[in-house]
Amino acid sequence: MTDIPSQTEAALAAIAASATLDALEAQRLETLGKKGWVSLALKTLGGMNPEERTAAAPAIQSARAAIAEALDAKKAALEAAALEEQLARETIDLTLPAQAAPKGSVHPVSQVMDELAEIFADLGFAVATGPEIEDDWHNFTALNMDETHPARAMHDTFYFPDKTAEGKDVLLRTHTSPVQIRSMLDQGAPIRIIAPGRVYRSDSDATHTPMFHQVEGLVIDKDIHLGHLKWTLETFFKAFFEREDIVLRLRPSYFPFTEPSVEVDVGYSNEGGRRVVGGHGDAPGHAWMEIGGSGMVNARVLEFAGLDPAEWQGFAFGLGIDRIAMLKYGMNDLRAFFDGDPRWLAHYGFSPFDQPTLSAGVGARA
Ligand code: FA5
Repeated sequence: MTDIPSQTEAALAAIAASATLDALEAQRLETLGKKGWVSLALKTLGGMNPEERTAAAPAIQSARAAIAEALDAKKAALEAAALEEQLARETIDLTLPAQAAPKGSVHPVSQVMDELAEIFADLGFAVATGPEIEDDWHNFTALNMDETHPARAMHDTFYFPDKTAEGKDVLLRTHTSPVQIRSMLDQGAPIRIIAPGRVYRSDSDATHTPMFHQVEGLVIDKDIHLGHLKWTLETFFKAFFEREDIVLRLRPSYFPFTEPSVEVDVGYSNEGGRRVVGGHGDAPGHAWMEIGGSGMVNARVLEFAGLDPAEWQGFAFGLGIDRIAMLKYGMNDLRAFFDGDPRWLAHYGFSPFDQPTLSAGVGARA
């Protein structure tokens, strides 16, 4: 007759030693499976007489219970260990940069806006914003361009069909200069702000697009003069282009909202078909390129914005962000900026982890 206790002991040891779920399943089949010895032993009970059955049954029943319990416990332990092992193996470090996944990139215009904000913050300028849907008063009238002013026609304005409740025309702002008016009305003087943002004009060729970006600068204080303007722009461009040999030329010009007005040109040379900023524009192999307008804020504009021109004065400038981005990063067609072609973005875009800082450099490449 089979020695049930020693067989049970051997089975329990084999179950405890099972290292895998497969090995454990083999143990189950050998014991409790249809042809397992416990099942076969149970079957023998049917052929016994009542006395024999009463004597043999408890040992077989308790062997079955012990083995079933050991199998269940071991199964649970092996499954828990497998889960632990899987969790450890599949750990993902969410702080690592994505490599296999498709990469997004920061548009050069956004990158340049961050660079501008970083440099001007260091010079004590705050960032101001205004609405892209403007009214005619902020965009033109308060900037000393009344309804009949010819400069209005030069801006190729997009107008909305409806007027404001006060009867003013509604338009897409044609420049960032209305933010000058809003800042003066909101905060009074003194002021030191830049206002980067989108502007719109009905204009399109390789260097003009219907939507483009400008950055406005405005400084209002006492005793401000053109020398402050020139120093500010020179200091900015040296930091922006990360070179000392930046030469600016201030050319007499006209804007209704500044008096005197100057157009800002920067000297550059052509190297291998690419414009490289630096040097005097009149030097051999060099030329000048216009990058923006500026001047001393017109006394009429200060009055429109509620400031006393006898007490306050200041300078303002407006630069084309897309133009300076093209100069710095070497693109030659402005229209490609706004096509949304992923190949262009992959080539000219920046890593989102590459935030411009003055200490690490405002122009680090992706
Ligand atoms: C202005 O818009 C004035 N508001 C600038 C200003 C501000 C002058 C404060 C004085 C004081 P202008 O129209 O020249 O000026 O435009 C300024 C710059 O925007 C240009 O030098 C150019 O770099 C850029 N720009 C103008 N039109 C376009 C266009 N369609 N596409 C891309 N850039 C443009």
